[in-house]
Amino acid sequence: MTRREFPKGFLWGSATAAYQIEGSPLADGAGASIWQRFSHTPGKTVNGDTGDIACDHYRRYADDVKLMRELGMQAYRFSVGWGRVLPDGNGRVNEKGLGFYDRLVDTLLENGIEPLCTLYHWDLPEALDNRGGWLNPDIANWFADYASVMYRKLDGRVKKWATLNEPWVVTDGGYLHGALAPGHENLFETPIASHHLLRAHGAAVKAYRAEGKNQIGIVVNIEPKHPASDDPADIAATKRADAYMNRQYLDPIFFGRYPGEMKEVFGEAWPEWPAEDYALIQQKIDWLGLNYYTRGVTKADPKAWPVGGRNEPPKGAVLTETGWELFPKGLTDTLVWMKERYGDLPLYVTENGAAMKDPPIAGGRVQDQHRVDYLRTHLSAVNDAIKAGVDVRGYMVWSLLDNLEWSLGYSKTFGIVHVDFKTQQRTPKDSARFYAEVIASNGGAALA
Ligand code: GBH
Repeated sequence: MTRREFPKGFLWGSATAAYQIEGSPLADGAGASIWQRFSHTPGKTVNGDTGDIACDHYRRYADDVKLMRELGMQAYRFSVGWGRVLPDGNGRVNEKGLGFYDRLVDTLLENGIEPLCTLYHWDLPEALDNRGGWLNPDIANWFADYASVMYRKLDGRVKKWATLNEPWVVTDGGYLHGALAPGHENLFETPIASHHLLRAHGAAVKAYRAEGKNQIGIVVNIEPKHPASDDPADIAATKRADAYMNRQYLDPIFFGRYPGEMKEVFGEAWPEWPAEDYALIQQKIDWLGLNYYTRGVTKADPKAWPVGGRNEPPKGAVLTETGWELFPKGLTDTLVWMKERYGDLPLYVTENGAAMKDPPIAGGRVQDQHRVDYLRTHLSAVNDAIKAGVDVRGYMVWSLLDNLEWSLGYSKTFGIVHVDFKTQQRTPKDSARFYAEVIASNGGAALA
């Protein structure tokens, strides 16, 4: 092995999410999602941007798959729009919507690209939100029913399934701070939504054991939390921030209980749950997905909801366009921590990438050297974790395409491929060419 070579069979790919790229959100009988409603509510997204057109991937998916092949991609992590398949969220199946994912998966396989399917990347059917959404305990069954429709259609062709993408963001953004759909700001609702997300995850894993033959897991966002100083107040706030973001979902899944700090974080808003819920949540999973972007440096601040601490990058930290500190070592540390805390199961980096200010296209190129550097340092960090004995099986860069960055609209670009949103022209950036070299050499040549 050269210095940075990756294990044989390491899976290289890219990731996207349905509402961020597909466009045509109501086409072919699809039911509206909470993101359709939220993005069309004045003031909710930068410039009033919506996913109405996005990358027009719903119609251009075949060209996008061809592009992936040209870049040498071996895998593609996509998500399913729940309301395309079940317009009411539950009950009636919309064959046309299901047909889109059926064709997408076939096209990927024809091009030698392994599909990784995420069942929930934030676009809850509006019809279900109207019935309480993640606050309604019935959602565990709704989600398992929807998941079963997908398993029956795609399992075997799809060998790696993820139930949820980043439950922490769903609740912190959607129910506590309101920056994401459905836009609530309610301390009491937040742990309820979290708990039903976990129950829904468990119910979908349970259904998979009855219907599926391959592997199922969950995708979480983790940020190592470091105290801003030695002040005991900062250290205590850091512990709460770590429990809230990093352990709130994985502890129940692996240990059948929430971290002790949760009561402190939510105070009287923290509910008690029946014991049988934990049995459902604690289904064995086959793999774990990590979305890694940055670390958190926590400064105690009693006014900062809900952990009593805010993120304060140290002086001199280099920030990306979203204000997130560059901290590649945190990726190694997180992978090592996941193995140490939750056991030696296959790990995938299911997202990693950066919003950067890209120079304009010149001579058919986008010279995003800063993103090349980001990828090089973060891939080396993954490699360090592998050398330390962590079973990391693959890496999916976020994102294949510039796309709708949720409430930030099209103002922040994470793509390794530039998208001209007027013409829908795709232009691979220098980072895409760099990544293609990494893949071609299985890490070795391009990273050594
Ligand atoms: C992912 O979430 C999403 O899965 C994806 O859809 C999205 O497009 C992508 O990231 C880019 O945003 O402000 O310094 O305290 C990202 C999860 C959680 C990462 C919050 C940054 C805050 C860092 N994010 N975290 S800071």
